[in-house]
Amino acid sequence: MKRDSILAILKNTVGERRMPHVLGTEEECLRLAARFGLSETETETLQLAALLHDITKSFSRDEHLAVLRRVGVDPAVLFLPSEKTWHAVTGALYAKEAFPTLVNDAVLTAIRYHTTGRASMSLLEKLLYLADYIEPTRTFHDCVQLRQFFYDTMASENHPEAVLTKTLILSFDMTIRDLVRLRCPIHPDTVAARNDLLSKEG
Ligand code: DGI
Ligand code: FE
Ligand code: FE
Repeated sequence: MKRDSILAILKNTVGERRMPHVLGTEEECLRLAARFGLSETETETLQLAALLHDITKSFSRDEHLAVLRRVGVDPAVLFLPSEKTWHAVTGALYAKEAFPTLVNDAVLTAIRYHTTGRASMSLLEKLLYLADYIEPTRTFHDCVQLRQFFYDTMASENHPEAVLTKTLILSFDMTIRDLVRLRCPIHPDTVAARNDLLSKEG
């Protein structure tokens, strides 16, 4: 399927208003793919995950639950205390349903973990997670900080993977700090992701 056909479908699902963020995430993923030396196939996988990552972002509580019911997945997979994390779970399931011949497991796990992260993230999962955070249309203070930290550190260090680890730890620090400040529950996968990266640092 061509990019244009995917975009046409997306406008009706994520909505026109979120398209700049989706396109910004795609652009950032392509930039990161080049910096991390991804193959053409890996780059296409990451690009597709970027386009589809927020496909259920505008869904209501009932629409999220309807996706789970349709595909026969137990709502217990959701982290109930935080509805904002649901779209990553239902997004992967919806993408598989809507684009069965297009998506593979790498696309689906990148979408599935783009909000919370998880322990032992693949490179593609990390790159989508980071791109979603620092893509050019993000103007929130933490996003600007993280973008600057990542590109400054990439310029001064020779180990992209190590820079990625440090950047992701910083992103989880900022997200967790923010959630604590707002007295929001923290998804266990977010804690697991940070613990895992800390254990691999240095
Ligand atoms: O969908 P986007 O807005 O592009 O970005 P996203 O998928 O990273 O979602 C960000 C939102 O999700 C943000 O409002 C904070 C929330 N969030 C992220 N991680 C957690 C979380 N909320 C809770 N409660 N726990 C988390 O671990
Ligand atoms: Fe999202
Ligand atoms: Fe997003």
